Amino acid sequence: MARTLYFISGSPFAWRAMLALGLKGLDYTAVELHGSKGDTQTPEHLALNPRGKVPVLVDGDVTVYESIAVMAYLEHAYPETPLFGSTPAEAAHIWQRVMEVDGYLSAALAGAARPIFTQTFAGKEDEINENFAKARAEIATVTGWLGGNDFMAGDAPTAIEAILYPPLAMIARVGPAINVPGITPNIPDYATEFPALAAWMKRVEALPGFDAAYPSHWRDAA
Ligand SMILES: N[C@@H](CCC(=O)N[C@@H](CS)C(=O)NCC(=O)O)C(=O)O
Repeated sequence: MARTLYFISGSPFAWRAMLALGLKGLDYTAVELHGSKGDTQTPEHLALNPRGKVPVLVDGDVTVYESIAVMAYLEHAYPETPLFGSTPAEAAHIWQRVMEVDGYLSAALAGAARPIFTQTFAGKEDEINENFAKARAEIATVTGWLGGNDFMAGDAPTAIEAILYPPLAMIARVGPAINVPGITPNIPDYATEFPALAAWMKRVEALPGFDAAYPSHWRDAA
């Protein structure tokens, strides 16, 4: 059955869907779109996702957009390697963590980074600094989730790995280059400040499907 994932390189939403596909050991054709070239607004793409965004997964005759919906679909369609646990209690715990990452860490990073990337930061410096501080506090919180385990919910990777790695990698990559008067990103150096998190990132980087999901423009720049 043909399986296609439409993505934009570096989109944390597409990245999480690709990591989930990899963790489940599913083959897929990754089709790269370029927002700057209008690829997400073509009639063909809008027919797949009327919101004109990625990711979109086309799996046989099923089309699904919204990254968390993609992950939920994969879990139902391919339950053999569970990403949301095997018991109701595990599912509750993993979904809770997934929504915490989305609602707090990712939200704080988006609130900090979006005005910078879109050059609309003037007058919003305090709010941006607050969001960076919230993100730093969330990074400390998620590090605590490890509790001595290899992965965020125990000894095997779950959906939490797929949702958490992209924003952490992104901010570590772009954060130090932010040089805007009045804005202090104060991005932690994971290796020295959060060594357990840095070790977890290395474990995630060794997981199946990680390389295929890695943003192509970062790879090209390396
Ligand atoms: N809530 C959506 C957000 C998806 C989203 O915002 N994707 C962005 C890339 S990060 C996008 O496709 N933007 C359209 C464009 O850049 O042309 C999800 O979780 O899938």
